[in-house]
Amino acid sequence: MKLHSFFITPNNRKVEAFIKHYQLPVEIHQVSFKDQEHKSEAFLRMNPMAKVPVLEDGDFCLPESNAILAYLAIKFPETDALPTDVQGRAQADRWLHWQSCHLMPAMGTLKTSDEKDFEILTPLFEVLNNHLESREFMLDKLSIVDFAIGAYLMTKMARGLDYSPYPHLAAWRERVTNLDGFVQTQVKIPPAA
Ligand SMILES: N[C@@H](CCC(=O)N[C@@H](CS)C(=O)NCC(=O)O)C(=O)O
Repeated sequence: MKLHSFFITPNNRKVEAFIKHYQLPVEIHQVSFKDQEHKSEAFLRMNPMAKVPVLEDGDFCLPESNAILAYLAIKFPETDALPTDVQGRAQADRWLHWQSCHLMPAMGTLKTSDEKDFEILTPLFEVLNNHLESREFMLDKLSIVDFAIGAYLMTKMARGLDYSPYPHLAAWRERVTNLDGFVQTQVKIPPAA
């Protein structure tokens, strides 16, 4: 199994962190944007959107980071990272969609970590903070949802934000940042591409 990735972005880092955290037998290949590898014919056959990450499992190719997380959790049930009961699974889906539809676009509009920019995130951080008041992780226990949302709150921009008004969110963010998978995927050097 092979992951085509670009480690610096949250959609890629969330999957890399999951693979490393559970030591899954998945080779990680860093795609070269500089060489336009993501626009090559071979890559477009895997993902006509020309975006990473993409997971290759034999003849099966899967784009979309959250779909990949769910696939890996199902393929490696020993991770115990995706509920199997209907309602638990629905809650996981709910938060994965929330990350794609609400958190990602809001983070994308941030230009600075200043107060005005932060207004866009305030309602979202309130939702997370309230949800985490009585929980250690986003679902009943560590799951792919923590990887999906956590990666977004570890970007360079997100690191500059003030989490002090959101103590439960801040505590969860700290817990997730310290997970082995995220520690191992900390961005220390600029990407080659
Ligand atoms: N919804 C997709 C987004 C994938 C995406 O936007 N990938 C970016 C990097 S984070 C990319 O490959 N960009 C290259 C390009 O647009 O040329 C996911 O969650 O995987």
